[in-house]
Amino acid sequence: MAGPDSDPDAGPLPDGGAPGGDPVVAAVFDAVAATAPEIRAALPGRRVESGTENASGESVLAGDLYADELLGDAITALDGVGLFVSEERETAVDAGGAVGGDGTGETADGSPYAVAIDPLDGSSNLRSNNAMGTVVGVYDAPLPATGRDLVAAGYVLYGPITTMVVADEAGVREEVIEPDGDGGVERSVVTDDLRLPDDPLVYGFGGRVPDWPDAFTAYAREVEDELKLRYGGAMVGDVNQVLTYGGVFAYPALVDAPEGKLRLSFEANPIAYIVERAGGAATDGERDILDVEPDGLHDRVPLYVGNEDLVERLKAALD
Ligand code: AHM
Ligand code: MG
Repeated sequence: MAGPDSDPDAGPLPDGGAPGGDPVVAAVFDAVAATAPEIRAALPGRRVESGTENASGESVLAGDLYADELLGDAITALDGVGLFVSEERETAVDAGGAVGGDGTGETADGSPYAVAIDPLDGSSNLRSNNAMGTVVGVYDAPLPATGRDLVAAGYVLYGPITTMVVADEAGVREEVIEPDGDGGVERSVVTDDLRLPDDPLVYGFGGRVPDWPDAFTAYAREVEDELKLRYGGAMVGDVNQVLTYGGVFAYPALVDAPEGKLRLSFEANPIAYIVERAGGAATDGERDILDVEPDGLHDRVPLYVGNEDLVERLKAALD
């Protein structure tokens, strides 16, 4: 990934802004960008547990709830969004349009988009003050759906600077997002052609080694001789390192949890879509992530994502 001032043609975004120009997709990422400084500013006071659990049985922090509410309000207000789903909400929210009234996301005519978010991915990093982010998938089908129904995906990364990566059929763009001092945001394009570097440098694998299946441990042993470990505990940050330096990120199947930890609709599918558009690959160990058929909104899936040759070697190792 290029540095913020390395592309001489880069500059402020025109109005709207998704590379492929779909107005609903542009509006979704405008809304996500607009809320990013507000979410960031709210984090210092929201590092504590909220006292509730989400649909995956995980403890929810006050920051998770704040981001979920802010993004939910902004995205459900958009024309062309028929359905809103969040990792922090048990059921889908009917956002208007032609979505059926039973809250399951059954579209009446198939026209509106469904938007899935992980409001604060890696939020356990709030306590230790490390990177985290927001993941967004825009589907043109009722959810749950496969990743083949994504029309765009992106994430905001709350690192030392706030960046947003957006992918659609036209390519992958990275922007820096800053408050404009007037209640809005200033967005500067870093690159509109983000590609995985050919020579991979880094790897990051989640979970505990004793919980990994032997075949994955054997693969990890190979990879650690070739690449540098970069694991921060937030998928968004760890995948951003892979997009920047080349390499492989995994949250693998575990011996006692063959479905791994990450959620297909909110995490794995959007990340797989972005990395594939950037020239990489993503698998659950057997299939392309984008081909995995979900049973429910909160299904989990093992995720192995990065440079194609590293992902192919992983698939062979797990075979
Ligand atoms: P979250 O969305 O509830 O924060 O959980 C997902 C996160 C990922 O960002 C990260 O890859 C993983 O959980 C880290 O898990 P672990 O702490 O087990 O390494
Ligand atoms: Mg997450």
